[in-house]
Amino acid sequence: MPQFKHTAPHTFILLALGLSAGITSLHAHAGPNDNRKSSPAKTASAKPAPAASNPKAAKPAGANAVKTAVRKAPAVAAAPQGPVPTYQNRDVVRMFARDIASRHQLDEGQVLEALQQARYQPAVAKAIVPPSQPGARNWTKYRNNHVDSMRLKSGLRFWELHEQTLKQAEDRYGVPAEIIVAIIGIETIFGRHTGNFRTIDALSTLAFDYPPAPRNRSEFFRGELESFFVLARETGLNPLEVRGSFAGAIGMGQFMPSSWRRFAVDGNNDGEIDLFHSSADTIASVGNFLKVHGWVRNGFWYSGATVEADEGSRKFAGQMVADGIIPRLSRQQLQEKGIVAAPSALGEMPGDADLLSLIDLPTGLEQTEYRLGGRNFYAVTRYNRSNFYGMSVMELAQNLRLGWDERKLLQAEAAGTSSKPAGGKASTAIVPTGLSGSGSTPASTGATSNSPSPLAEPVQVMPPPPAQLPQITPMAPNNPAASSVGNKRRT
Ligand SMILES: [Ca+2]
Repeated sequence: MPQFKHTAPHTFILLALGLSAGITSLHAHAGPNDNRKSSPAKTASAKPAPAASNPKAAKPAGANAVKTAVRKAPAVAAAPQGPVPTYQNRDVVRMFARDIASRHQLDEGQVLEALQQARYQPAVAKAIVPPSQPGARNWTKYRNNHVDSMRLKSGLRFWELHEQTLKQAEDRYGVPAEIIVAIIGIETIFGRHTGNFRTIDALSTLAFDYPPAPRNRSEFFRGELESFFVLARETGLNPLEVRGSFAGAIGMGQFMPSSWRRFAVDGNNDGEIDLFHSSADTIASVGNFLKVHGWVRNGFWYSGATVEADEGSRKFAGQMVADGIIPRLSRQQLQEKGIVAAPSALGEMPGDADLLSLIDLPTGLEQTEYRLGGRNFYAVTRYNRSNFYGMSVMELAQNLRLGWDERKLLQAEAAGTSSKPAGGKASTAIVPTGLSGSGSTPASTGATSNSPSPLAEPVQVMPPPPAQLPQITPMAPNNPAASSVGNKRRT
């Protein structure tokens, strides 16, 4: 919004306060997200960013874990026990305002006044809590909702529109264009669904009135609320107008405020970072986020894996999954424990020095699929802490690469520069990328014979393994909600 973008940093609160009387009507209009090309049929919304997320509420197809959770949250959530909390005249709010004002040289009175206009959101409190009786995690269902032809088609269009920018990001950060496109597609369908919760409401609800849950994360959200105020000053955003996911994630890439401050970059060199309206800034910021979180240029993505049928192997696999997504063991070590890389992927597997993690993908009634991920898979899960999310990004990316290469081939044919016969139209149907079946066989792509296998070249170009890889330092994910909502655990 122009009024945000051009507001002088120090006057943002004044502007916010000046607008306060008109807040109700402002809500009815667009917030920082009004760059969306079409408004969602339903306004749903909610989800966090880079690492925290977005909402896809009414989107035709999938959203990430958080979004899914949001979608499921009833529009009218259960009334909270007792009186609805407010943010006026509460010691905890006053102390928070004083604290962050002194830490960041903000005007305490202005911060407090903005906070007093925050509204408790029952839907936010409800969405952040994991379901008491979680359904079975179902990869097939999740994948179908996220790796879809709508995102593929929109993604190819986005790629075409921003080809140069994506190329530059790939050169600078080492992250392939298709990965960046896939993330922005899964997060917000390229800016179409960035969330309709007023961010100050969402973050205040979670910072000061976190609902009863196995793990109280109010401290984390107080940190995000603090970052949000500082970000507003830095960017000129009006803190009372910004909207995003139920968990406080904002913009096309659904960055949490702290992630925006730490990892966002100016992709179009216009002197400001605008993750609401600038695709170039969003593309560069996603690339930078992944690079900082360990993405390895030309590195390994993932491979299929089988777990031996004996009890010891099964048990070890279960423990390894429970231990988390950090790559900890080499291929050799895994093999000794009965976890074997899919034979067809062996040629593309990392060397002995590379560390791998075991990814479980329960498919409901069928046998669980297993895959092996490396540092790049781990980097994607720092954006949104979920195995399902990470694998969806990689499979959508594989489809995007196939579609892109096919499109370029057809364009070359049309231009008469190809020796192949002209004709045909690029398909945007999703092909079964990844590894089909119960865990070991690389999928047939279903693509034409001259299309690369999704597990071949562009996707898994293996660099010579470094002699020694450093241990991976755990890094907090951007998206705090994926781990606790919807596909809870490490979906
Ligand atoms: Ca910019």
